[in-house]
Amino acid sequence: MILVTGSSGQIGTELVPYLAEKYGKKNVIASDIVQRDTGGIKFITLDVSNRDEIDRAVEKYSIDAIFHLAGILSAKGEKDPALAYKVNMNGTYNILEAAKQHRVEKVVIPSTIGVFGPETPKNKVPSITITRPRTMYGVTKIAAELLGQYYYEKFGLDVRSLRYPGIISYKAEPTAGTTDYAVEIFYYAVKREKYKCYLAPNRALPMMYMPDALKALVDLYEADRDKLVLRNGYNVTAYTFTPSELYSKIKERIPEFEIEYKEDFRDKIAATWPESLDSSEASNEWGFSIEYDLDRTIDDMIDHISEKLG
Ligand code: AKB
Repeated sequence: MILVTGSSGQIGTELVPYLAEKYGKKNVIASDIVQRDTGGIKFITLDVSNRDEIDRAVEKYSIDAIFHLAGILSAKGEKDPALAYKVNMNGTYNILEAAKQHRVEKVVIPSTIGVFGPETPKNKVPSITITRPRTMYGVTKIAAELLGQYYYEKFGLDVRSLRYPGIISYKAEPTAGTTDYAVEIFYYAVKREKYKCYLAPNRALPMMYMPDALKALVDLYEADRDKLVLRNGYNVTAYTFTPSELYSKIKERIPEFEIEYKEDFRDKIAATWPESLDSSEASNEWGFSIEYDLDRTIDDMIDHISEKLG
Protein backbone atom coordinates (compact mmCIF):
# COMPACT_ATOMS: atom_id res chain seq x y z
CA MET A 1 0.00 0.00 0.00
CA ILE A 2 1.49 3.31 -1.14
CA LEU A 3 0.80 6.70 0.49
CA VAL A 4 1.47 9.87 -1.51
CA THR A 5 1.74 13.12 0.45
CA GLY A 6 1.22 16.44 -1.35
CA SER A 7 -0.94 14.63 -3.91
CA SER A 8 -2.68 17.80 -5.09
CA GLY A 9 0.53 19.54 -6.20
CA GLN A 10 2.09 19.74 -9.68
CA ILE A 11 3.84 16.35 -9.39
CA GLY A 12 1.36 14.63 -7.07
CA THR A 13 -1.54 15.26 -9.45
CA GLU A 14 0.23 13.15 -12.07
CA LEU A 15 2.15 10.72 -9.86
CA VAL A 16 -1.01 9.38 -8.19
CA PRO A 17 -2.66 8.09 -11.44
CA TYR A 18 0.75 6.89 -12.68
CA LEU A 19 1.23 4.76 -9.54
CA ALA A 20 -2.38 3.55 -9.67
CA GLU A 21 -1.92 2.44 -13.27
CA LYS A 22 1.26 0.57 -12.35
CA TYR A 23 0.36 -0.97 -8.99
CA GLY A 24 -3.47 -0.94 -9.00
CA LYS A 25 -5.96 1.74 -7.87
CA LYS A 26 -6.66 0.06 -4.55
CA ASN A 27 -2.98 0.09 -3.60
CA VAL A 28 -2.55 3.88 -3.71
CA ILE A 29 -3.77 6.50 -1.24
CA ALA A 30 -3.53 10.18 -2.15
CA SER A 31 -3.22 12.74 0.65
CA ASP A 32 -3.00 16.49 0.91
CA ILE A 33 -4.53 19.37 2.88
CA VAL A 34 -6.76 20.20 -0.10
CA GLN A 35 -8.35 17.72 -2.43
CA ARG A 36 -8.19 17.65 -6.23
CA ASP A 37 -9.99 15.13 -8.39
CA THR A 38 -8.18 11.82 -7.93
CA GLY A 39 -10.22 9.87 -10.47
CA GLY A 40 -11.63 7.40 -7.99
CA ILE A 41 -8.37 6.82 -6.11
CA LYS A 42 -8.77 7.01 -2.34
CA PHE A 43 -7.99 10.45 -0.90
CA ILE A 44 -7.42 11.36 2.75
CA THR A 45 -6.84 14.79 4.26
CA LEU A 46 -3.37 14.82 5.78
CA ASP A 47 -1.27 17.67 7.15
CA VAL A 48 2.33 16.41 7.26
CA SER A 49 3.20 18.87 10.00
CA ASN A 50 0.85 16.90 12.28
CA ARG A 51 2.60 13.73 13.48
CA ASP A 52 -0.56 12.16 14.93
CA GLU A 53 -2.39 12.41 11.62
CA ILE A 54 0.49 10.64 9.86
CA ASP A 55 0.65 7.89 12.49
CA ARG A 56 -3.09 7.28 12.22
CA ALA A 57 -2.99 7.09 8.41
CA VAL A 58 0.09 4.83 8.25
CA GLU A 59 -1.41 2.47 10.80
CA LYS A 60 -4.98 2.48 9.53
CA TYR A 61 -4.05 1.75 5.90
CA SER A 62 -1.03 -0.50 6.63
CA ILE A 63 1.25 1.67 4.51
CA ASP A 64 4.31 -0.08 3.01
CA ALA A 65 5.78 2.83 1.04
CA ILE A 66 5.55 6.62 1.13
CA PHE A 67 6.19 9.07 -1.71
CA HIS A 68 6.69 12.22 0.34
CA LEU A 69 5.90 15.10 -2.00
CA ALA A 70 4.31 17.61 0.39
CA GLY A 71 6.33 20.79 0.54
CA ILE A 72 6.37 24.56 0.10
CA LEU A 73 8.38 25.48 -3.02
CA SER A 74 11.05 28.14 -3.45
CA ALA A 75 9.06 31.27 -4.32
CA LYS A 76 6.25 30.73 -1.80
CA GLY A 77 8.86 29.72 0.78
CA GLU A 78 10.60 33.10 0.46
CA LYS A 79 7.26 34.84 1.06
CA ASP A 80 6.57 32.73 4.13
CA PRO A 81 9.78 31.09 5.42
CA ALA A 82 8.12 30.03 8.69
CA LEU A 83 5.50 28.05 6.78
CA ALA A 84 8.20 26.48 4.58
CA TYR A 85 10.14 25.43 7.69
CA LYS A 86 7.03 24.00 9.34
CA VAL A 87 5.82 22.00 6.34
CA ASN A 88 9.16 20.97 4.83
CA MET A 89 11.30 20.46 7.92
CA ASN A 90 8.76 19.22 10.46
CA GLY A 91 6.84 17.38 7.74
CA THR A 92 9.87 15.40 6.59
CA TYR A 93 10.94 14.63 10.15
CA ASN A 94 7.41 13.44 10.98
CA ILE A 95 7.25 11.23 7.88
CA LEU A 96 10.64 9.65 8.64
CA GLU A 97 9.79 9.08 12.31
CA ALA A 98 6.40 7.57 11.46
CA ALA A 99 7.98 5.38 8.77
CA LYS A 100 10.61 4.16 11.25
CA GLN A 101 8.07 3.47 13.98
CA HIS A 102 5.58 1.64 11.76
CA ARG A 103 8.23 -0.24 9.78
CA VAL A 104 7.35 1.29 6.42
CA GLU A 105 9.51 -0.42 3.80
CA LYS A 106 10.49 2.53 1.60
CA VAL A 107 10.30 6.32 1.61
CA VAL A 108 10.95 8.24 -1.62
CA ILE A 109 11.49 12.00 -1.39
CA PRO A 110 11.91 14.27 -4.41
CA SER A 111 14.54 16.92 -3.77
CA THR A 112 15.50 19.81 -6.01
CA ILE A 113 18.14 21.98 -7.67
CA GLY A 114 17.12 24.38 -4.87
CA VAL A 115 19.71 22.60 -2.66
CA PHE A 116 22.46 24.34 -4.62
CA GLY A 117 23.71 27.85 -3.99
CA PRO A 118 25.98 30.55 -5.39
CA GLU A 119 29.16 28.64 -4.49
CA THR A 120 28.05 25.56 -6.47
CA PRO A 121 29.71 25.28 -9.90
CA LYS A 122 27.37 26.50 -12.65
CA ASN A 123 27.65 23.74 -15.22
CA LYS A 124 27.55 19.94 -15.36
CA VAL A 125 27.20 19.95 -11.60
CA PRO A 126 27.78 16.47 -10.11
CA SER A 127 25.47 15.09 -7.42
CA ILE A 128 28.12 15.50 -4.75
CA THR A 129 29.23 19.11 -4.73
CA ILE A 130 28.91 22.30 -2.69
CA THR A 131 25.36 22.62 -1.35
CA ARG A 132 24.91 25.95 0.43
CA PRO A 133 21.38 27.04 -0.56
CA ARG A 134 20.11 30.56 0.14
CA THR A 135 16.35 29.89 0.21
CA MET A 136 14.35 28.34 3.06
CA TYR A 137 13.14 25.77 0.51
CA GLY A 138 16.72 24.80 -0.34
CA VAL A 139 17.78 24.68 3.32
CA THR A 140 14.92 22.34 4.19
CA LYS A 141 15.41 20.14 1.12
CA ILE A 142 19.15 19.58 1.68
CA ALA A 143 18.24 18.75 5.28
CA ALA A 144 15.65 16.24 3.98
CA GLU A 145 18.30 14.54 1.83
CA LEU A 146 20.73 14.35 4.74
CA LEU A 147 18.02 13.13 7.12
CA GLY A 148 17.07 10.45 4.60
CA GLN A 149 20.66 9.19 4.50
CA TYR A 150 20.89 9.41 8.30
CA TYR A 151 17.73 7.34 8.80
CA TYR A 152 19.07 4.75 6.37
CA GLU A 153 22.46 4.44 8.03
CA LYS A 154 21.28 4.73 11.63
CA PHE A 155 17.94 2.90 11.56
CA GLY A 156 17.99 0.89 8.30
CA LEU A 157 14.97 2.80 6.91
CA ASP A 158 15.12 2.58 3.10
CA VAL A 159 14.98 6.27 2.11
CA ARG A 160 15.78 7.39 -1.45
CA SER A 161 15.83 10.84 -3.01
CA LEU A 162 16.54 12.51 -6.33
CA ARG A 163 16.93 16.17 -7.26
CA TYR A 164 14.50 17.47 -9.82
CA PRO A 165 15.28 20.44 -12.04
CA GLY A 166 12.31 22.61 -13.11
CA ILE A 167 9.45 20.34 -14.20
CA ILE A 168 7.41 21.17 -17.31
CA SER A 169 3.85 19.82 -17.37
CA TYR A 170 0.37 20.74 -18.55
CA LYS A 171 -2.04 18.99 -16.16
CA ALA A 172 -1.67 21.05 -12.97
CA GLU A 173 -0.22 24.54 -13.23
CA PRO A 174 2.53 25.17 -10.65
CA THR A 175 2.19 28.41 -8.69
CA ALA A 176 4.80 28.43 -5.96
CA GLY A 177 8.16 27.89 -7.64
CA THR A 178 10.90 29.77 -9.47
CA THR A 179 10.82 27.58 -12.58
CA ASP A 180 7.04 27.98 -13.13
CA TYR A 181 7.58 30.41 -16.02
CA ALA A 182 8.49 27.45 -18.23
CA VAL A 183 4.91 26.17 -17.83
CA GLU A 184 3.04 29.50 -17.69
CA ILE A 185 4.60 30.71 -20.94
CA PHE A 186 2.82 27.97 -22.92
CA TYR A 187 -0.64 29.08 -21.73
CA TYR A 188 0.05 32.65 -22.91
CA ALA A 189 1.50 31.42 -26.21
CA VAL A 190 -1.49 29.20 -26.98
CA LYS A 191 -3.89 32.06 -26.09
CA ARG A 192 -1.78 34.43 -28.27
CA GLU A 193 -1.33 36.77 -25.29
CA LYS A 194 1.86 38.64 -24.49
CA TYR A 195 3.82 36.93 -21.70
CA LYS A 196 5.53 38.94 -18.97
CA CYS A 197 8.52 36.85 -17.91
CA TYR A 198 9.81 37.30 -14.34
CA LEU A 199 13.25 35.81 -15.10
CA ALA A 200 15.99 37.57 -17.06
CA PRO A 201 16.13 36.57 -20.76
CA ASN A 202 19.50 34.84 -20.34
CA ARG A 203 18.74 33.01 -17.05
CA ALA A 204 19.61 29.40 -17.94
CA LEU A 205 18.14 26.60 -15.80
CA PRO A 206 18.00 22.81 -16.07
CA MET A 207 14.54 21.36 -16.77
CA MET A 208 12.69 18.16 -17.70
CA TYR A 209 9.27 17.02 -18.90
CA MET A 210 6.79 15.42 -16.50
CA PRO A 211 6.63 11.93 -18.09
CA ASP A 212 10.41 11.60 -17.65
CA ALA A 213 10.19 13.01 -14.11
CA LEU A 214 7.54 10.44 -13.08
CA LYS A 215 9.42 7.55 -14.63
CA ALA A 216 12.64 8.62 -12.88
CA LEU A 217 10.97 8.72 -9.45
CA VAL A 218 9.36 5.30 -9.88
CA ASP A 219 12.56 3.79 -11.32
CA LEU A 220 14.41 5.00 -8.23
CA TYR A 221 11.65 3.54 -6.05
CA GLU A 222 11.97 0.18 -7.78
CA ALA A 223 15.76 0.12 -7.98
CA ASP A 224 17.55 -2.80 -6.40
CA ARG A 225 18.49 -1.70 -2.87
CA ASP A 226 22.01 -3.14 -3.16
CA LYS A 227 22.79 -1.16 -6.33
CA LEU A 228 22.23 2.23 -4.67
CA VAL A 229 25.51 3.75 -3.62
CA LEU A 230 24.62 7.45 -3.46
CA ARG A 231 21.01 6.64 -2.41
CA ASN A 232 20.07 10.24 -1.55
CA GLY A 233 20.47 13.31 -3.75
CA TYR A 234 20.72 11.95 -7.33
CA ASN A 235 20.74 14.76 -9.91
CA VAL A 236 18.34 14.16 -12.80
CA THR A 237 17.93 16.44 -15.80
CA ALA A 238 16.89 16.53 -19.46
CA TYR A 239 18.03 19.85 -20.95
CA THR A 240 18.95 23.47 -20.20
CA PHE A 241 17.47 26.60 -21.75
CA THR A 242 17.06 30.30 -21.08
CA PRO A 243 13.71 32.14 -21.27
CA SER A 244 14.78 33.74 -24.55
CA GLU A 245 15.74 30.37 -26.06
CA LEU A 246 12.40 28.87 -25.01
CA TYR A 247 10.57 31.91 -26.38
CA SER A 248 12.33 31.58 -29.77
CA LYS A 249 11.41 27.91 -30.03
CA ILE A 250 7.75 28.59 -29.18
CA LYS A 251 7.71 31.52 -31.63
CA GLU A 252 8.87 29.21 -34.44
CA ARG A 253 5.59 27.36 -33.83
CA ILE A 254 3.37 30.35 -32.91
CA PRO A 255 4.82 33.32 -34.86
CA GLU A 256 2.56 36.02 -33.36
CA PHE A 257 3.61 35.20 -29.77
CA GLU A 258 5.24 38.09 -27.88
CA ILE A 259 7.20 38.37 -24.66
CA GLU A 260 8.51 41.10 -22.35
CA TYR A 261 10.87 40.75 -19.42
CA LYS A 262 10.33 42.16 -15.94
CA GLU A 263 12.56 40.42 -13.42
CA ASP A 264 11.31 39.97 -9.86
CA PHE A 265 12.67 38.26 -6.72
CA ARG A 266 12.47 34.87 -8.43
CA ASP A 267 15.26 35.86 -10.81
CA LYS A 268 17.52 36.37 -7.76
CA ILE A 269 16.67 32.87 -6.55
CA ALA A 270 17.35 31.37 -9.99
CA ALA A 271 20.69 33.19 -10.14
CA THR A 272 21.90 31.04 -7.22
CA TRP A 273 21.04 27.75 -8.99
CA PRO A 274 23.16 25.85 -11.53
CA GLU A 275 22.61 26.07 -15.28
CA SER A 276 23.16 22.39 -16.02
CA LEU A 277 23.52 19.13 -14.12
CA ASP A 278 25.45 15.90 -14.47
CA SER A 279 23.09 13.01 -13.80
CA SER A 280 25.60 10.20 -14.30
CA GLU A 281 25.13 8.67 -10.80
CA ALA A 282 21.41 8.22 -11.57
CA SER A 283 22.21 6.71 -15.01
CA ASN A 284 24.89 4.39 -13.68
CA GLU A 285 23.17 3.19 -10.52
CA TRP A 286 19.54 2.80 -11.62
CA GLY A 287 19.44 3.40 -15.37
CA PHE A 288 18.05 6.95 -15.49
CA SER A 289 17.41 8.17 -19.04
CA ILE A 290 14.99 10.56 -20.74
CA GLU A 291 12.59 10.25 -23.67
CA TYR A 292 11.66 13.87 -24.23
CA ASP A 293 14.17 16.34 -25.65
CA LEU A 294 13.24 20.02 -25.67
CA ASP A 295 11.58 20.05 -29.12
CA ARG A 296 9.43 17.03 -28.31
CA THR A 297 8.47 18.62 -24.97
CA ILE A 298 7.44 21.88 -26.65
CA ASP A 299 5.34 20.13 -29.32
CA ASP A 300 3.60 18.00 -26.70
CA MET A 301 2.93 21.00 -24.40
CA ILE A 302 1.44 23.06 -27.23
CA ASP A 303 -0.77 20.16 -28.38
CA HIS A 304 -2.13 19.40 -24.92
CA ILE A 305 -2.65 23.00 -23.82
CA SER A 306 -4.39 23.83 -27.13
CA GLU A 307 -6.70 20.87 -26.51
CA LYS A 308 -7.27 21.91 -22.89
CA LEU A 309 -8.11 25.52 -23.75
CA GLY A 310 -10.31 24.40 -26.64
C1 AKB B 1 10.87 25.58 -7.73
O1 AKB B 1 11.04 26.35 -8.68
O2 AKB B 1 10.83 25.94 -6.55
C2 AKB B 1 10.75 24.11 -8.02
C3 AKB B 1 12.07 23.44 -7.93
C4 AKB B 1 13.14 23.72 -8.92
O3 AKB B 1 12.28 22.68 -7.03
N1 AKB B 1 10.18 23.91 -9.33
